Amino acid sequence: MSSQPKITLHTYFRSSCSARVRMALHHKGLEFDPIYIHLLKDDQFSPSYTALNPSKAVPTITFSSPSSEETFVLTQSMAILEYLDEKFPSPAYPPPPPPKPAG
Ligand SMILES: N[C@@H](CCC(=O)N[C@@H](CS)C(=O)NCC(=O)O)C(=O)O
Repeated sequence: MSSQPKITLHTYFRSSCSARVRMALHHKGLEFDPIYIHLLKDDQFSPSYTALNPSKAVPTITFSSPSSEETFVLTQSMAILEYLDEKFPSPAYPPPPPPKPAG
């Protein structure tokens, strides 16, 4: 049985911010359930979504551990990338952003 938390990504196909998170998840081989937030249909303004992400933007990622009822929510694609790299390091891919300033 996988120890990976259940990952849910609120995403939109034309969102470049969401795309970078999707790419990181795929590169790391992490399974996730996508929930599509249709920005042109104003899904981002729905009460249920703004309760999750008050900035009314995608992406939003949630991590749920099977052993606990807590759900960890992160917004902001760069913060999500940094968290993914620290939580699920993959030596084959250098962490984004580069670890050294010159990089
Ligand atoms: N700094 C945020 C920006 C998020 C953002 O602006 N997302 C856009 C799509 S790329 C969005 O959801 N816009 C909401 C809208 O168009 O109403 C991040 O990197 O996650």
